[in-house]
Amino acid sequence: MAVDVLLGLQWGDEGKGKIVDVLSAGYDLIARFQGGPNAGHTLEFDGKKFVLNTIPSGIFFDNTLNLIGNGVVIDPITLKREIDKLKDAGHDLLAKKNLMIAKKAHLILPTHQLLDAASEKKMGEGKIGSTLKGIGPTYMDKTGRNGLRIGDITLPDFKERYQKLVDKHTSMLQALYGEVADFSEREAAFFEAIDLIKQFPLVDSEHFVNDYLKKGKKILAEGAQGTMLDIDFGSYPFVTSSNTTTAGACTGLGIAPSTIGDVIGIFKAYCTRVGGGPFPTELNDATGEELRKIGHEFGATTGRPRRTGWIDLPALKYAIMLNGVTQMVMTKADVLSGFDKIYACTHYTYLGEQIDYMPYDICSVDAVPVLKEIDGWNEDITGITELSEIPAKLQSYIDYLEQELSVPIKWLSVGPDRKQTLVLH
Ligand code: 2SA
Ligand code: GDP
Ligand code: MG
Repeated sequence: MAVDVLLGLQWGDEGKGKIVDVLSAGYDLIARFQGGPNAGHTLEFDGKKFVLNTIPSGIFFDNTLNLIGNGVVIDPITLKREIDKLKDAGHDLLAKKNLMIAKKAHLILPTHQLLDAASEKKMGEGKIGSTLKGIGPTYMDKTGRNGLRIGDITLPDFKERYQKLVDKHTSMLQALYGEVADFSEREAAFFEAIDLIKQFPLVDSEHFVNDYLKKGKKILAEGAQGTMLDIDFGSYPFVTSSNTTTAGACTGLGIAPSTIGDVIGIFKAYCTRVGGGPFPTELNDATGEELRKIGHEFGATTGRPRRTGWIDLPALKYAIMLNGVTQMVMTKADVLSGFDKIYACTHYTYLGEQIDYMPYDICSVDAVPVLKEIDGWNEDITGITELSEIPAKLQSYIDYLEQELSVPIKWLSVGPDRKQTLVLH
């Protein structure tokens, strides 16, 4: 048996939550492997909508277990809020026993969020545009070997360990930024949330996952953000602080590369990005505004307007290469209905030459997109259920992308609901 991986091929928000939910019934375990409450994974079914930040998107299936893996950073306050909201909606995770948390997952402290906010403020115009959830500072403490982990919360001296790290943060804040905002309310909420988290199974997840695999169980690793936000391969420094690529599933769950099966890459029929950093195909015009409006392109966590643009094939090819993508999902094709012409970036003009890859210095030297014009389709596709109903011009777009990207588009998503999904192959 193998672990399949599902991840975003662009700058996040490709629709991972929706597609994990669609596929969950076919898996015994859904395991989130990186990121934290910066993520917002949206699921819609039976007229209901849920946004998950930390909890894996398989949580609505009774026969599917969910694991928050060691590569994830956890804000107890957000996690408690998610758990409480689900309970209010009739999904009591403690009763259902379908959520486990890796002992080795790191904790986001209230002071990590202060550090994130202070750092962004200090950077001014050149800021990363982070979600202000404390992600960067928490991963810094992890790699700096100062972090606190979920497994620590059951130790008798957890409070002292917490205080030691908080003292370090407050002295850093004072020295670097000259102030420490009041976090007493968040601190109280943090410890209240810790009490709830203690009631969930805190597991040695690398053993659990590998044993499960040996038993022949089907596992899907769920990514967050997107490949172009990967700490190593994204448009550094305008990236998140984890490996969002397939490699991140190995370190974020404790599985060997040889256990990876299918790698399912998701992309939107166009492109979005939220936060700072280069975005070659960005449309700063009425068309971009239309895409944002029709596609409801606003951050699922922060509500920030997402930047919009045409599909970027050099970036997608790069993402496919880095991840070893074997199957793809195209989402939000419905958003393009009614556009007379749509465009695909095939190359960039960079320092006077045409190139078909993401240049190293994309943050400082412009890569101007070379666009191919493609006929759009007019039909409303949000209700289609049969392959024969796919408009001819949309089918040509799909065929063109498959040919360019050399990977089959197995699923087509035509709306936010679970049911608005077609299997193409
Ligand atoms: P951070 O908070 O340190 O990870 O921010 C660093 C960069 O990573 C981007 N980032 C994201 N991009 C798209 N979607 C994300 N999740 C939310 C969503 C975003 C939101 O689902 O819409 O609500 O604003 C996400 N998380 C991090 C971030 O914008 C920075 O560019
Ligand atoms: P994720 O972070 O990759 O899970 O994606 P988000 O949930 O942040 O953003 C995707 C948004 O698009 C959500 O509001 C989804 O409900 C919505 N969505 C997903 N697939 C489709 C689709 O095919 N069409 C439309 N119109 N919306 C979609
Ligand atoms: Mg999202």
